[in-house]
Amino acid sequence: MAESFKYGGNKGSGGELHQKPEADNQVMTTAQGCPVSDDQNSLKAGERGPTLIEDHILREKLFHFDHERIPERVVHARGYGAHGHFESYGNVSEVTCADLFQKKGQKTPVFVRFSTVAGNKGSPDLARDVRGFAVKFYTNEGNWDLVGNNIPVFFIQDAIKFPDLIHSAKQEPDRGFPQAQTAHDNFWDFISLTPESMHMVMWAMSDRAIPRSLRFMEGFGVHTFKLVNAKGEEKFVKFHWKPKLGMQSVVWNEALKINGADPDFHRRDLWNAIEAGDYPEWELGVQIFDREFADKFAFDVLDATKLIPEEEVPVKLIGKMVLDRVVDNFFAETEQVAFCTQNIVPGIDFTEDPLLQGRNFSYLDTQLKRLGSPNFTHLPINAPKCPFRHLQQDGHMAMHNPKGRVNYEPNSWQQDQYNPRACPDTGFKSTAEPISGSKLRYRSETFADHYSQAAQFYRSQTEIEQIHIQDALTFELSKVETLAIRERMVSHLLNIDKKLAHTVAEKLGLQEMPAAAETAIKPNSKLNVSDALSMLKNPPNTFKGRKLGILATDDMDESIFNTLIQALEKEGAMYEVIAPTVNGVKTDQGTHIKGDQLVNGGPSVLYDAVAIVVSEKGAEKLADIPEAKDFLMDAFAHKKFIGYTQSAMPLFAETNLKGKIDNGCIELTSSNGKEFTKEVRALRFWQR
Ligand code: HDD
Repeated sequence: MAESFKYGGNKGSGGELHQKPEADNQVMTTAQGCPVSDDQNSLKAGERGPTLIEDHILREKLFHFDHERIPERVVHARGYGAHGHFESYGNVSEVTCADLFQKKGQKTPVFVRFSTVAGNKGSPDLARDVRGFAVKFYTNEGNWDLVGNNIPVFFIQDAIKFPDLIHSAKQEPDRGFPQAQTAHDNFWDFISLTPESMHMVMWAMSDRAIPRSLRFMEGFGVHTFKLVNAKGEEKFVKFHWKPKLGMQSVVWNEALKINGADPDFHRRDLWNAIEAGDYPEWELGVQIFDREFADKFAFDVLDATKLIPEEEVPVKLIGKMVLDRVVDNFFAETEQVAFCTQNIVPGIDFTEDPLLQGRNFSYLDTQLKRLGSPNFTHLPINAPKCPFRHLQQDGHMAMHNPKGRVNYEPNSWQQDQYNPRACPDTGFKSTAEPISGSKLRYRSETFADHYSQAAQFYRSQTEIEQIHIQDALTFELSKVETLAIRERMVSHLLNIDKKLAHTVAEKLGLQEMPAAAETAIKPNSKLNVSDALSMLKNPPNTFKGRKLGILATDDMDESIFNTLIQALEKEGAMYEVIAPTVNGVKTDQGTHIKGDQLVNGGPSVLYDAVAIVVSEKGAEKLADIPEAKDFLMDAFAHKKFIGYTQSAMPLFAETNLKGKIDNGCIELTSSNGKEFTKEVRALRFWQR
């Protein structure tokens, strides 16, 4: 332990608390490398005198601090990143020559950034919003960025509408609120005047927009892309990410409470899971189809507001992604990472999707604004991990500067070591898509059906999921102050599902039912139900990666606690102990059990299921604590499984739940930990 010391004999406070460096390599320096003698007191004329401008240490420190922020992303500002790798199954090399897919077991490093769309950088994680799912693959032939979302379709069909969509979703320009919410007039005004958004609206109002964890979401490349093989043959492709641990969402009331209890819920969850060695995994899937299928498919595959049901073109799994490393520095990696849809590699190509075409301009442009230099590719997080050679030079912060004379081509300097040349054999080649037609601003007639797939999505949901969509629409529209906008939205819902429209109208208390919105073409109400679109029809069959909240008190039954913990560990699940003091509790056997949360710091909304393992005296005490009652009542209201010991009855009695104990409440014994863990795999007791 180094002794405390006073800087330069100063008597000022602060200095005393600081410790001398223990080794030379701990000595603080300025950014120029000059050793610093006192980092606590600025240079003054006299003990109480004014500060001198000569103080280069003060000025450099403040200068740098003043410039710490870079512009936050206009959209997807709130995000969280992690490193990992992609491992190829080696089963698509016939269809694509993309290097990363060639060999079974081949590993490619990746960096992933998940995000919300509308909120600013400091907004809460559980906003009802689309989640960004952006993956940078550092392949041997350059970086491939698959910049997707957790929803397979988008709000608009043409990039020219993107600024309007985003303006409408973010805070209103006069009042500067609401933050991270679409529940306001401007958003629904735009949406209700943009019928092409209806399919995406159904997804955004579904539970997909309030995921339980970033680890439990699907991801989608959204657009149709192309895969190209070594012979130059092309196929169309849609990309999917399937979470190994299954999909899971919270309910809206939980989302609201989580945002208060832990605004960093999603990022903390990802960080903790990776740090605990519980590495999240996704499989990459592809829907591959040819031009013949595209021509006969009911919708235009270039229209990003449409998907291809998995029942029509099955998803083939072609590799798996594992996230196994948290960032060393949030700013350097998560903030400075620059995803660009135009980062593509040989073997993959774009299509003419007008949304994708616009994105291919926008992302590069935005990086210049955010990162301030065309050399943002020199930053370690953005630089390719394969060799790269080009003749671009100079600019702000140029860090890779080749040696030699060559900075143009053609040139005669064959002898120069650094002399990159384009290679017609191995270089990236755009597919030779035949193009003809007049130059015009036009929306293809093939993009005109805005309701059929919205209806198909709604019909494919379970009843519980449909109710959640109804409630979400009602909530959002209840925050819209202009009646005409609410009515206009209901007029669109009439084209999607009459019962849905009437339910929302009724819940909003609309006095008169509007007429259905005019449609460009008659919607097809007969599209087959697609079970793959429902989360609840595809539940996880494990409690692995989930978290049990154990409300505990002194003198709880140690054998019950131990049986429970052992079963959870076997399942690969996590748990936290919530106790009257954060130090923890003492069991009936006198063993000390460490606490993770205080009763008022660990509400049940933070957990996937709960257990009340208490002594009778402890339960009586908890019955007087409002947060302890909320813990139980919320868990019950959110249809969570509740494990309990008989001794917990005083708490049940105080919350009026004693008479309501159902099959979702499971009495814990010293031998049924395994059965309880099996039961909670269903995640919610929806029958309640
Ligand atoms: Fe975008 C960021 C996903 C349409 C313009 N977008 C951004 C991010 C994701 C997406 C995940 C965050 C990347 C990160 O973590 O850094 N965007 C999508 C998807 C879209 C989409 C799935 C439709 C299929 N985006 C879209 C359009 C435009 C943009 C049509 C503009 C014409 N998006 C941007 C942007 C951002 C961005 C302004 C903000 C920060 C950034 O790019 O790096 O350029």
